[in-house]
Amino acid sequence: MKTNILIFALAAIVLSSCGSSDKKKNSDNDTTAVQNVVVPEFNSDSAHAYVAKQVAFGSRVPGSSMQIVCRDWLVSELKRHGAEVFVQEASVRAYNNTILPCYNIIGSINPDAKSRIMLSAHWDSRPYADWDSDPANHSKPIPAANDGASGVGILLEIARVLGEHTPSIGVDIFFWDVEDYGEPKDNQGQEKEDTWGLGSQYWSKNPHKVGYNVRYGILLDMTGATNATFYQEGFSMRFAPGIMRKVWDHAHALGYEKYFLNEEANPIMDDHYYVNKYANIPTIDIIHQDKNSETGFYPSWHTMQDDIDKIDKATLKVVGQTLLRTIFYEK
Ligand code: AHN
Ligand code: ZN
Repeated sequence: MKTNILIFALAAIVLSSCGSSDKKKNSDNDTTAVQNVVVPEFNSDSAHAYVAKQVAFGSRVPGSSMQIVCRDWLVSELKRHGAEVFVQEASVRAYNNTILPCYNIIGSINPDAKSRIMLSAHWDSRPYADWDSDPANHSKPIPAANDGASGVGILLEIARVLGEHTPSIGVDIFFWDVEDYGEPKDNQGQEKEDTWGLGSQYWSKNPHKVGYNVRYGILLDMTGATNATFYQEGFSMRFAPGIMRKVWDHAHALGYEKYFLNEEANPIMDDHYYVNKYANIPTIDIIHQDKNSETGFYPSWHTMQDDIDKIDKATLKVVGQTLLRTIFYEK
């Protein structure tokens, strides 16, 4: 008898320590029935290494040799984790009429699944540190650790995890190019529209596959700084409030309410705006906004200080685990 109780107790301990197991309502059947959902672990050391690798290449500026080196590495990493990869090549026109080579990279996980979602981040680096305190830096490219590499690093880690644990839904990972070539702040008297998100604008008007569709999208932008504050960004609330609520609820269930705030903030002209507007895919932006800073973003935004030392594994974990929970609760 005593041994039976001991075995039962041991089994309970072993079962409860296996991954993050949780219950979800099985809404297609009896709403009282529950289904066990096991969400795999997001490894923030791995995600951090992915961010560091990109930064170590140097700035990934469109038209530079690092654009080619980093493109090929992103493609090979996605393939290594079992994704089906497509590279969309285009030429886009910058605010100053420069024609830039653009490579949007798409990795499909579980490509035959009918129910799909899109996860995305921009992978290019801004060519100008136009918010740097030293004017001599305004024409230099930024390291783009947080503004670029952080979102990509999280999504590469997601691709690695999904290569080991196939989700029931399909997941398409999009790396947008030429997001951050927008008009510099010193470019007085210009005020051009739509100078940001050139890669996502191109894809949203020219999808890589005819009839391409997914249920919804989640964009990551500046998702690696210490104590990041993700407000409910204005365009996300306008175009996809239900997705916003769903993702925020998953974050809160994990105890991340200090990062995912229940407070609205300014709309930002980011890649999700064009995906919503032209591709009609309801898409939210998980973006670090700061209501007390001059730029509206974190202090090293568009400066030479946006470097790997600003990347915090705790923030990568918060965002990555929230995404994994969102994916594994879908069917
Ligand atoms: C504007 O500031 C208009 N858009 C910001 C988009 C952006 C730049 N995301 C990252 N860098
Ligand atoms: Zn930027």
